[in-house]
Amino acid sequence: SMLPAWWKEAVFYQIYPRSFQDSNGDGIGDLPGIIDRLDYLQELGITAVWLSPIYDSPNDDMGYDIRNYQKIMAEFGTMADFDRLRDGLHARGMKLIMDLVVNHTSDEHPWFQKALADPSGPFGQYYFLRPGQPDTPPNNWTSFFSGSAWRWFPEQQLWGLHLFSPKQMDLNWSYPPVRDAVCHMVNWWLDRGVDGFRLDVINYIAKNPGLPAGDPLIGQLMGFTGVEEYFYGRHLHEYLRELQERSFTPHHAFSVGETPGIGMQMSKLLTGDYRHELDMVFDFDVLETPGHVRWDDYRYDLNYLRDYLADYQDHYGSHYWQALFIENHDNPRMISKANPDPQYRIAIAKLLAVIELTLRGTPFIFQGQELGRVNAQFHNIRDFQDVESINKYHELLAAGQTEQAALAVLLAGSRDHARTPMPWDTTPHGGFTTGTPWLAGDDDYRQYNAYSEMANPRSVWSTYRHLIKLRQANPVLVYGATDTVDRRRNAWSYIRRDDDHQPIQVLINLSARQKRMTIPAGGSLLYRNYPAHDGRFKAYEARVYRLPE
Ligand code: ISL
Ligand code: CA
Repeated sequence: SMLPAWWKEAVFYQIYPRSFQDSNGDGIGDLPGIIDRLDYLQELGITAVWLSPIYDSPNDDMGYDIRNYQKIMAEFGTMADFDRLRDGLHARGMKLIMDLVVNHTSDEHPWFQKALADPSGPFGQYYFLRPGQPDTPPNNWTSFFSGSAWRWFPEQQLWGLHLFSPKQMDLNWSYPPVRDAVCHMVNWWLDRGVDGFRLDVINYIAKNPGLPAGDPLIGQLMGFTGVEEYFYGRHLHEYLRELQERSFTPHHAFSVGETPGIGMQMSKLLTGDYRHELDMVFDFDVLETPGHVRWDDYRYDLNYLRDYLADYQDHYGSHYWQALFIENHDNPRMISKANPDPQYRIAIAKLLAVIELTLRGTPFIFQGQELGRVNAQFHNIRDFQDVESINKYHELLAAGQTEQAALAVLLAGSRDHARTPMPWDTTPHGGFTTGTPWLAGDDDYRQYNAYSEMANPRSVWSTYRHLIKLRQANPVLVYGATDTVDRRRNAWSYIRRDDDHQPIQVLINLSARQKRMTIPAGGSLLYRNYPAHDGRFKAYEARVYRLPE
């Protein structure tokens, strides 16, 4: 609803801890490193932090394969470090949300170990373990990380379901003790003072009873078979309400769901303020121009970004609240997708900042986005660390592609583009580590890094800071209505308005070609991404004006 809430006014910042700041030279970012950078976040204007997983994990999927939910990953630090981080954030008035990965656990989690050791015992039903023959998996579902979604355990003569890597075993949410265990764990973290969660692939938790075969036609279209049997499963709403009632509501905790494939209508069903399920969801339709998948080497059309966002501004309605994002740790950098020509890099970076920080909804900024990061220069399969990329590469080779062609696919879509070390300054490895980074970056940090950009009033960083402050000083940018006033090809202009404040108008040229735009009469300029000039809008030019009452 239009009722105020801290999470509606927040500006979130996603930290991928492994790549944020290393404090001890082992090449891996850690919690003390994050603590050292809290002033940086505060300076930028951030009011809430989402931490990608920091739990004990064998790191088959970089922490999204959890071995112990109540222990900190040794490379990242200790529970005492965590408490200091929480206190450091709260002392600065910032909220902390954690990543909640409960669609699956690591195969090294004690629950799974116990399930394997005694399949008919108390943990046997925690997962999807099925008897069978080693050459015939229980159904045709495929994994998001290549191959069948079923792993054969020869010793037990059992199949186990994994939608992601074979070391990420899916939990069986239809078994009540699983839901008890999850609520218990969530309450433990909430009692420890965290303010909420980002819920990993939370729309996948409810597999349709009986695990029906996927439609091969849908599988062909999507590239994955079986998705329609669990991406919006029969009992999904029930499970979310239970989590809300037993954990989130009693703790006044915030929740944002990661919900691939959901779209606007199902987003409403998951987040309506009258439904008591989630507060917000990430709708991934924003990430690719229709007809494309992440691995395609193509130009993302910013006219699509406009259409997608304008649709939400117009039709999401007052009982729902949008999570605004354009990047995260699972996707290449948006600037590179929109136009990789370096002459437009800064203008596009600032244009994206204008869009994300002046629309209705809650912005989530991914680390490095505020510096205008672009895709990394990888040269060799050995430069990649991500299990998804490495599997994809081998899948392509097995299908007969050349090494060069397979590498090109990775360069277009690899998640590692988002996971290179955060560039802090001009020292080696951008000051991320004094050692060797776990994932090599390139030389980009020499020009684009936090230290240099903070000192430059015309940098991308300074744009983010300015626009964040502008949003925080102008409630109309948070709660106001959005009226689209220009939607010609390559143009976008909208006015944010409410009853109590002067309206604010945004004008954007979505293309590299000059564009004639109509400047509002009597408007006072609040921001522009080019130095002052008369005439048509330059490539990717964006401006913000305050309008007379
Ligand atoms: O569904 C997909 C493809 O259509 C995937 O992109 C999927 O949405 C995505 O990989 C889910 O991401 C989350 O869960 C994964 C983890 O690897 C990601 O890092 C995480 O963000 C498994 O936990
Ligand atoms: Ca470290």
